[in-house]
Amino acid sequence: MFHVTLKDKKYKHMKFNTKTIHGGQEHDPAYGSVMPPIYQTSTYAQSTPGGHKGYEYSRTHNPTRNALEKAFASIENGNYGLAFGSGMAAIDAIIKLLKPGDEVISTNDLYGGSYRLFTKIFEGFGIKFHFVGMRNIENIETLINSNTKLIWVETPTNPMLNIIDIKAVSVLAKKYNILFAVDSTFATPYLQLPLDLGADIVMHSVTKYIGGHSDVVMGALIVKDKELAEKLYFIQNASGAVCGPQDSFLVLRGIKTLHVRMQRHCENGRAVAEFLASHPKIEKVYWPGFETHPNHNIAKSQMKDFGGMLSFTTKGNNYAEAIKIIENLQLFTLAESLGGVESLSGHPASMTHASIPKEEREKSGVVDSLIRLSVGIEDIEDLINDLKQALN
Ligand code: P1T
Repeated sequence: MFHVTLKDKKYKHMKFNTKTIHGGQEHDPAYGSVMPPIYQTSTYAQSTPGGHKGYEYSRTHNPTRNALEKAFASIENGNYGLAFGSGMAAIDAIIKLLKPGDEVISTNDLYGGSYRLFTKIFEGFGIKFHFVGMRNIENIETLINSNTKLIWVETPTNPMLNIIDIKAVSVLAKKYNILFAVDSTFATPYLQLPLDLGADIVMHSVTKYIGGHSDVVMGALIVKDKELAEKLYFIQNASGAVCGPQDSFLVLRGIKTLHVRMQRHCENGRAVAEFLASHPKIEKVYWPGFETHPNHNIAKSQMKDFGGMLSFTTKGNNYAEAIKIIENLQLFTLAESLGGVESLSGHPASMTHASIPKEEREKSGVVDSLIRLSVGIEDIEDLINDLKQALN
């Protein structure tokens, strides 16, 4: 089987900012084009059955997608990268490693779509999911039994910005020989490298920071282990939820500025978090950079900075007031998604997390007055002024 692996060891020793631009990326062998061409083709000519140049059919391999998959592997310090048609398709491929009777222990505070996939699709195929707060690692260990085959961690979590100790979970997963996957969408490889901390699989909604420009829906998986990579490539090809060459090109372009965008997202995120925390109308700001955040020290040790995502509630926990604030915002566009250069606001209870029953989501803090912000890379003065006018 053809593997999208990082053969060239020189990429392994590059620093992160260099990797985003060069990692895993080679000039096109045909004409030396610096950016990989968009190979807009479904199939490839063969001189005789099996007589091809490594490419047979674009569900299986496409040179533009493969260039992107190498870039994914490089920036996550992995050996193998896989690109999918969405973040959900990437998660779907992981769960297809399991079989009926297997059990999964998942973060209880997670993207509503992941919860929906687990409970509405895969529970129907006989896979059992346990949702648990993972701030305390013992909560995971008590649920482990001989059927436990996967630990699913999202960190930072969407939308409560909880932080889970990746290294501690990996020690547990290794002790019981359980596969360990991390949804690192909010962090990106700029902020944290789960494979280096002991995870087996890193997953991204590439739609978010990695793509970075709100123009592509895509998912990614990155692994170090060859056998695991082969199983996932088999699922990728057999199930067929791949992304197209145009989107692969756009994301290759996006990755080249990931480090500079993330630096500004983090700076602006901090300024917005501090502004909101000091505003008299605000009840609570959820952002891992505050020393009062329950897992601030873990965030500090496993992340380079604290990211551009935060959530908050206003005093009195008033739903109508939260909606009014969201409607008043001018620069923060009310929209699903996050991680693009432009600032977005969201109302998790009615939007991204509506598929989680109210009782369940409120247990993890997703109350009706919660507002989520994806802080973009605009001038910070304009963002703060927009929040000021919306709150007043
Ligand atoms: O939207 P898609 O590319 O399929 O990715 C799904 C997904 C997976 N994991 C996390 C942590 C996510 O945040 C998402 C998508 N989230 C949103 C659309 C949102 O607004 O939160």
